[in-house]
Amino acid sequence: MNSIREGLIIKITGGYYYVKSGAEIWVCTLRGRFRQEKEKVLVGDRVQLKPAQTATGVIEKIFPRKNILFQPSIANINQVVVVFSLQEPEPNLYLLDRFLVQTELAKVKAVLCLNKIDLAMSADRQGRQQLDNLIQIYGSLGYVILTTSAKIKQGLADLRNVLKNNTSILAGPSGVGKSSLLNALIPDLSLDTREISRKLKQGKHTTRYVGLIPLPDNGLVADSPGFSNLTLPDINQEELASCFVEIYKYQVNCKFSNCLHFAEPGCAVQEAVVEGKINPSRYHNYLLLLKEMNKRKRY
Ligand SMILES: Nc1nc2c(ncn2[C@@H]2O[C@H](COP(=O)(O)OP(=O)(O)O)[C@@H](O)[C@H]2O)c(=O)[nH]1
Ligand SMILES: [Mg+2]
Ligand SMILES: [Zn+2]
Repeated sequence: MNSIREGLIIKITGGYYYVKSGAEIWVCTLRGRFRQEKEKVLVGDRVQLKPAQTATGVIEKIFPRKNILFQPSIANINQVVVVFSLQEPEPNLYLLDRFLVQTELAKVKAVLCLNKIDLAMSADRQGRQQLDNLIQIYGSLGYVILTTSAKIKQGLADLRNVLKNNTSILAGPSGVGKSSLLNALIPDLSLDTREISRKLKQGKHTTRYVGLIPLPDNGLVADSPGFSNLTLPDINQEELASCFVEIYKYQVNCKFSNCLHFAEPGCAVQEAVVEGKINPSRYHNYLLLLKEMNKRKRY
């Protein structure tokens, strides 16, 4: 009866850890020693628990992680669906590239989901060009791109297929439609979206924490609070290039092995930008990150 069980943390709130073990959910606390240790227990962690009373237990052990994402913080996922909207708000490519640095570092697959396609379709030519532009840039880098509308229910089957049999998280700025997409995919879910909470006069939208939700056709998905900025990753300037897949590809031909692709002579990356093989927006965002890292170094 009181035998040790294994499970997956699907939610952490108010000091309680919700562990899914088979079809059961166990509400757990942490064994004291975890509280002293610096390492935090995360949603997505696989754990061992010791049952206490009915459906409650104590987490005894955390199994080694496959990967960790820091913002939003979650462990052991197969993929991140990075959601941006085409309008309202317009995509911030610097934020997108900055986020992709994190997924590349964590070696987690990133799928790009461009939502509110209904707005882009009804927009002027510029709006539609923006969509083509994004598909061109990020598609050619090898990222899978989905175009969706939670509002007019378009592209949802593709999203469902991507999520199927995987453990995923939807991440992106707030207001892009992450919660709306999950509500559209999962019957009876009713996550708060901005519109609803405004009606209830609760102020801002209310996805406050990350929690894994079971999908109708197998797999788990987490909604997450939106981010408006991201912490600079804890890497040095040399490592940054490997987080931009195209820069990584071209840098083998740079004259200097420690080339940062900034203003060095014989730089194959700068050459590729001039020749139109590397997108200027991506390169620009790389330089912005490089500069920010340089500033950090001095303090
Ligand atoms: N036009 C349009 N509006 C959408 C779409 N998806 C979400 N919205 C709206 O965008 C706002 C923010 O949505 P929400 O799901 O809360 O975004 P989140 O912060 O990313 O979770 C709400 O008012 C939604 O109704 C869409 O595909 N098209
Ligand atoms: Mg939300
Ligand atoms: Zn270079």
